[in-house]
Amino acid sequence: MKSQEVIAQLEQRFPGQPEYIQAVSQVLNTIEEVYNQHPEFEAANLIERLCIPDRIVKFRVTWTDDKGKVRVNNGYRIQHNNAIGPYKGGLRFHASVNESILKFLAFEQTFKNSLTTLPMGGAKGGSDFSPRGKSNAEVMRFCQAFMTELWRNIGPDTDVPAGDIGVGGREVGYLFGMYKKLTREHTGTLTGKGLEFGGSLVRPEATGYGNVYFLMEMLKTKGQDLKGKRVLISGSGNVAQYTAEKVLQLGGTVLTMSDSNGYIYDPEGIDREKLDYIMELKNLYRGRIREYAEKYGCKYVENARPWHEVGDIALPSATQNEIDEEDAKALVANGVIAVSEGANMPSTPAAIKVFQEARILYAPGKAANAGGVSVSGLEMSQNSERLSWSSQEVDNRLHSIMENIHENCVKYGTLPDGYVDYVKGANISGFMKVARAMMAQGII
Ligand code: NDP
Ligand code: 2IT
Repeated sequence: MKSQEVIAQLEQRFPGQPEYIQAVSQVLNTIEEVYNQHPEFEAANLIERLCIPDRIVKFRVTWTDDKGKVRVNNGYRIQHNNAIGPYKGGLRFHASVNESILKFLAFEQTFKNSLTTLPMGGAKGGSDFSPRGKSNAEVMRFCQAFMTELWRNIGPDTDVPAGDIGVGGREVGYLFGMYKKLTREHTGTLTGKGLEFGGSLVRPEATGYGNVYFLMEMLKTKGQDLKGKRVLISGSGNVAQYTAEKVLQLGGTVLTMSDSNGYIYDPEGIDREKLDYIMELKNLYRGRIREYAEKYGCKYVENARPWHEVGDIALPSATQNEIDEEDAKALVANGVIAVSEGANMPSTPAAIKVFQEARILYAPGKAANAGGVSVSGLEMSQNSERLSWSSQEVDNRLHSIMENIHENCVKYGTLPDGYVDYVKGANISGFMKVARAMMAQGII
């Protein structure tokens, strides 16, 4: 396999899908050498079978807004690969959603889920519907309409969706309600459910906490921890909020958070009380981060990202390609020692190159943010045995999963000079398990 040739073919075959090509390129470039040590992989054309999703379901979602206007959105489910377990991955509701973005996410999810050690395949779905500015009733009607199409394609042993951008506890609840009504079954077909109806403790916290656990493992390799470290966080949604919470618990200072309109910089640090305000602002009132700056009298920068501020650690937790080459150079010039990705593919390839050439600690999302889907996997286990575990039990398991992923990254990603290439480590480790499972199951 020559990765450049495969990428060129995929580009030709799937034009206008830059995010998908970006995600595939990152993986192929790092696994090429290992792949080519296994001629049986090439004989089975494993690479094409692994890059192209098993199935893409696309449907029209028709719903009625509060003014009585009938609205139409696109709905999707991309079932990428189920070699190691049922398809598993979130749903994203955001105006930018298209096939390229969901294909990149489903592809990444396959390797991420492989890394968790739990039996989950990879998938992703969603819609170009944006919950922002919509009433509760509109969101509910949209979720119900979306599920009237999706339900035939999912199930507890087939495909188990969850949240992602724009899909949190509220949306999962509405989606689950409609799924249950259509199937007349109460099963664990979605994760991220409310605690009263099968959800797992620590699932809301899991992605953010998991990213900080991973970061701690990386810092440990340098004899460091979070105490007194200045941390730049982007986003102010689910992942960003619980990332900030765990950073505070471990003695770090959170200087920034953001949303799609801009970022706040609080030189005093966003403490517990201020974080509670952000959680209420975002989760209850669904307001803008600008309001934080108005309330606490700190700096707000419109239409900008926080990467040009001075900090020790950067934890991107908003969206893809939110750190470009210039941002990465600014972070490195300002002395950042670690970047750990809560978001999926937040750094562009050029930005990653800057981090790695500077030899700073850099963890790609598929390793660092795997805590979310890991606890989703634990939610599936709890649903199957019809029991729920204590938060201590779930948190302990999450912690050891993140340690295990870190260990595997070090095992497969340590370069001759001792630098750990976490991208290479995560990709090889994730790939090998999926590859072995596919080989064992024959040409299908
Ligand atoms: P939320 O919808 O809860 O929050 C998303 C945050 O990112 C919001 O602050 C949002 O701002 C901001 N944002 C979204 N899109 C953009 C954009 N195009 N430009 C700038 N800011 C943007 O989502 P999550 O916190 O769940 O997800 C954040 C990231 O983490 C995503 O990359 C997701 O794929 C990834 N992730 C999520 C997991 C989970 O369990 N939820 C698990 C693993 C990864 P605004 O409010 O203005 O839209
Ligand atoms: O990107 C991700 O890993 C998620 N959005 C979580 C997926 C899940 O199934 O919990």
